[in-house]
Amino acid sequence: MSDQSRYNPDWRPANAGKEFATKVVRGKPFVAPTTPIHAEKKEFSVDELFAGLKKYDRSILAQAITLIESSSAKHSEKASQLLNKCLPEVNNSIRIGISGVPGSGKSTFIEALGLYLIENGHRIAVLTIDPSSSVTKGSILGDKTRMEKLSKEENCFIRPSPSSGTLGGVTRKSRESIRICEAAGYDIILIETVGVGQNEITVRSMVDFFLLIQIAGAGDELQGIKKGVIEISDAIVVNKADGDNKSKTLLAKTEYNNALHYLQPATKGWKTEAYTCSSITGEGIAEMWSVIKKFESITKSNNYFWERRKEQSIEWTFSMIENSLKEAFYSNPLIKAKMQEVKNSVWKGEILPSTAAEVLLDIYNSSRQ
Ligand SMILES: Nc1nc2c(ncn2[C@@H]2O[C@H](COP(=O)(O)OP(=O)(O)OP(=O)(O)O)[C@@H](O)[C@H]2O)c(=O)[nH]1
Ligand SMILES: [Mg+2]
Repeated sequence: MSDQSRYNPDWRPANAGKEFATKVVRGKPFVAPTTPIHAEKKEFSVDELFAGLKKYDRSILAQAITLIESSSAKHSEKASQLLNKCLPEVNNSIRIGISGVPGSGKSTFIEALGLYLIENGHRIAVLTIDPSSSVTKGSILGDKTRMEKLSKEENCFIRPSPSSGTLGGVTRKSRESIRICEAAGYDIILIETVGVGQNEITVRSMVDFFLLIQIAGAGDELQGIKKGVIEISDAIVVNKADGDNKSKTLLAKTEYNNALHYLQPATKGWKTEAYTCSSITGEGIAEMWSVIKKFESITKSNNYFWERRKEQSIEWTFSMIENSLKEAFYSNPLIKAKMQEVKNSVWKGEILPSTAAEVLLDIYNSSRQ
């Protein structure tokens, strides 16, 4: 390595960014890194990560979540040690799920609410869950810019969903990520999810309060929305109540309230209602926060808040078991070797799906004896 590369932190090989620089050093081909060696990320120990979390170090928090999300066996032991250190850490957190169709204004709402909360002394963590990104082609991609002001705040941590390649992993590890953020001192966890498919149900099972963001149409709000989603919501907010749209949102709010009248509330002892707000002007944002605070105080006093968290812990336990069994099955070398053949046979109609499943399960079970 030349002296230049050793002492100048910005040094890069002449062809950096293209290919590796190859030359011969002491008779051996030398492959220069395209980034300086010292810039490589240090791999922190569990204790160092934990200490970093306690010091509100956001880059350590990001690394801790990456570790948790990793599906490599090498990382899983370390990840569970870190999680075990974090779990007993209690804070007075509230976990809020925010759902709604693409473009309803979830990210803009989170930015408005987040800034309001930070002003009021809170620390906010925003996680996005987008298991449908392969379908919607990553609608959440623009989040960094849509939450531009929020992302600059020191008391805010934003974690967008990883790429669609790790879909299963996102939801699978979101509960863990929530706990890590809480251990790092974030007292309000906002989870954005696109209202597609199973997402809402999954997010509902991780949060204390579930908020559905809607937009006003031409008076036919209730046709386009699944009843099931309303049934799991603790509040509906009709967003974009500004400008010419304001009267439409007020109408939509009334329609939702009428419909809610006939539905079971999502949370014992709490009445789900509809509200309006504008995430752009900020009108109604403080009111939404007071609704959430009221919810917290009612459900804590009737104990349902804690009961739900306990139920969620049980659900978490079983989802971990299911994931771990699935992983063990699909990563089994004998299963991997046989999988394509069995799939082909089912495809051609040579064997029944039930027989195919039996064949694979037999292989798996005997491989473990
Ligand atoms: N007028 C008005 N526009 C809004 C409001 N909230 C959001 N928007 C706009 O609506 C568009 C979509 O907002 P986003 O916050 O990205 O919506 P989203 O629900 O997060 O979208 P996805 O992440 O793609 O599902 C943007 O152009 C926003 O500027 C609002 O209260 N009023
Ligand atoms: Mg968004």
